[in-house]
Amino acid sequence: MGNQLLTAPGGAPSDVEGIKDRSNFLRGTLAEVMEDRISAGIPDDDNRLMKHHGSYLQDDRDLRTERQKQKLEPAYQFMLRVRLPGGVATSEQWLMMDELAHKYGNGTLKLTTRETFQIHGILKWNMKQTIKDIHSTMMDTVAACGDVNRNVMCTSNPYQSEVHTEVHTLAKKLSDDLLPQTRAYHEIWLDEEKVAGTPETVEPMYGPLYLPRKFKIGIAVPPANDIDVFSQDLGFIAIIEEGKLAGFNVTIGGGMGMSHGDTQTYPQLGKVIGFVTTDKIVDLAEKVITIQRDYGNRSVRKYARFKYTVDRLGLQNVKDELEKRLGWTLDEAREFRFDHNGDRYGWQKGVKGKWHFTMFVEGGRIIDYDNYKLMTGIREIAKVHNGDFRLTSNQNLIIGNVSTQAKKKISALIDQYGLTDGAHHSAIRRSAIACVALPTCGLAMAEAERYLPELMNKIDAIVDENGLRDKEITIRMTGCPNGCARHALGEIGFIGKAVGKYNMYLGAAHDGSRLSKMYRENIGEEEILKELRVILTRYANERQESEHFGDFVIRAGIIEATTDGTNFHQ
Ligand code: SRM
Ligand code: SF4
Repeated sequence: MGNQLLTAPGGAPSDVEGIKDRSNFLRGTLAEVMEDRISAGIPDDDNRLMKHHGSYLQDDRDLRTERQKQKLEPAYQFMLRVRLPGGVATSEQWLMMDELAHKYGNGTLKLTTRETFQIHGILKWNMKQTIKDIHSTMMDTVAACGDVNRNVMCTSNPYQSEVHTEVHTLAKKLSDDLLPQTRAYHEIWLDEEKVAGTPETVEPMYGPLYLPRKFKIGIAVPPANDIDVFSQDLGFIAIIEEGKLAGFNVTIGGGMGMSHGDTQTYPQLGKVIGFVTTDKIVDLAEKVITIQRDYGNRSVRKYARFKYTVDRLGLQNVKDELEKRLGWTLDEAREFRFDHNGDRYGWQKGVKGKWHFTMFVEGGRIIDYDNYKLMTGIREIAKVHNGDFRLTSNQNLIIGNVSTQAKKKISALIDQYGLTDGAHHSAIRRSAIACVALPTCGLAMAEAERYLPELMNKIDAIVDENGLRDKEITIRMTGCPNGCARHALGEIGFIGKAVGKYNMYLGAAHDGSRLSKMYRENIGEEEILKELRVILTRYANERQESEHFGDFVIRAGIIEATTDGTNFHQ
C-alpha cells in the first residue's frame, strides 16, 4: 500500500508496461516464436520479454550494410547473459561456458562489468539447448536482464577471504530471494509443465508489471570498492569490526545511465542511509524494491530508474517510507573507508592457506589471440582446478581458492600459456575497462572494447614519457552514454558520441566516491591524445604526494568537481 504523501509520476504507461501486462508473467509468445524457422529474429514485443530471460536479440552491425545491400534480413543472433551471483563459478561451469561459446556462440566469452558471462552470436535455433546446457551445471539466465533485480555483485578481491565467503553467500541469497517467481523461464526453456496462478500467488513482490526499470544491487567490502557500490540502485558496504562482519551500511539511488542532450538524465551516486545487521538485508532489499515498484516512473523509461525516484521524492522521504514498510528503523551508519575501485593483480594468499591469482583480461574478452592462447590456457586450468573462478566487476578473472599443493600446477599452466597479471603493462592500462559496444550492441554510437587497447598503446607512450607507468589511473570507455563500463566513475572517462568521436570526462574519485564532469565534447583520437599529454604532464610535475589523478585535476583547476549527479551537467 502506498503512502498518500508520495506519488508516482503520471502519464500514459510506456509501451513496455503494456507488453509486460499482456505477457502472462513474461511468457508472451516466446515459446512459439523461438520455434519459428522463417526468420532468425523475433518480434520486438517478445524481445522485450526475452530480456527477463537473460537474453537480447542483436544483429552483427559489422554486416548490417552489406546485408541490407543484398536485401537480406540483418544477421540476427542472440546475446545470452548468465546470472552468477557474486561472479563465482566452478571449473565445471567454466568449462561448460567455454564449450557453449564454441558450439553455439562466436567462440569467445565476455566477462561483464557485473561479474558474469555473456555469450554473443547464438542463433535462435540453438538458444534452448544453450540454456538447457547452462542449467545442467546449476546456472541460469533468469533475470540477468529486464525490469527486475539483476545479477547481485560483491567484492571479489580475495584478500579478505573470510568476509568474502560471507558476502558471497549473501549476494547469492539476495539474488535467489529476489528472483521473479513466474515459471515462464522453466516452461519456455526447460520444458516444465505449465501452471496457472493469480498475480498474488505468481509474483507476490513484483506484481504482474514487474519494476518500472532494471534494478541493481552490489555489496562492497572496504577498502575495495571494486563493484562501485555508489553506482548501484541499492548498495551494501560491509562493516568489519575486530576482523568480523558486523553488518552493512546501506546506500540507495545510484546509477550511471544518461542520454546525450537530455540534462534531466544524469549519473548519480547512491547515498548512505544507515546501518543494518546481516539478518535484515533481504527484508530491506525487498522493501526498497517495492518502493520503486510503487513510485517509479512507468511512463517514460529514461526517467524510470530508482535514482530518479529517490531524487524526485527526496532521500529522507524514501527512507521514512522504507522504515514504515519495514516496521523497524535503520541504525546510524558506521565508519568505513574505500581506497580504490580497481582490481589487485597477481597471486595473493587468503585464509586457510588458499591462494588467489587475479589475471588481467583486456576488455573482459576471453578469446584465443594468434600469439596469446588466453581461452585455451584458462580451459586447461579449469580441467585441473578444484577451487573457483571469480569474475570481477572490472572484467578480470581470479583463479581462486588454490591450495598450496595445487599452486605449483596452476602456476605452471599460467606460465605455459603466458596468462598474465598484466605486470608488463602500465598501471593505467590495467585500470582500464570498456563496454562491449560494436559490433553486437545495438545502442553503440562508437567503438569501445575493440578500440580501447589501440588507444591505450598511444596513452602508454605519454605515460612513459612522464614516468607515470606505475600510477594507477582509472580509464573507462563506453560506446554510448548508458554507462555499462561505469564511465562516470573513471578518473578519465570517454563516452561515444559518433564513430571515432567521444566526450571526455575528468575528475572522478579513485575510490568511486565522486562522479566526473565533461571536459571536452565530441573529440577524436588526435585531440584526446593532445589533451591527455598536457594534463598527464602536469600531473607528473605538479601532483602532491599520493595525490590521485581525479583529485589532482580538480585541485589544479582543470575541471570543477561534480558534487552530486544533479550537477553533473553544470
Ligand atoms: Fe549495460 C544496456 C552491456 C553493465 C547501463 N548493456 C545494455 C545492452 C544490453 C544494450 C541494449 O539494451 O540493447 C548491452 C549489451 C551489449 C552487448 O552486445 O553485449 C549492455 N551492460 C553491458 C555489459 C555487458 C557491458 C560490459 O562490457 O561488461 C554489462 C553487463 C552487466 C551484467 O552482467 O549484468 C553492462 N550496463 C552495465 C552497467 C554497469 C553496472 O551495472 O555496474 C550499467 C550502468 C549502471 C546502471 O545501470 O546505472 C549499464 N546498460 C545500461 C543502460 C542504461 C540504463 C539507464 O539507467 O539508463 C542500458 C540501456 C537501457 O537499459 O535501456 C544498458
Ligand atoms: Fe552498448 Fe552503450 Fe552499454 Fe556500451 S554503454 S554496451 S554501447 S549500451
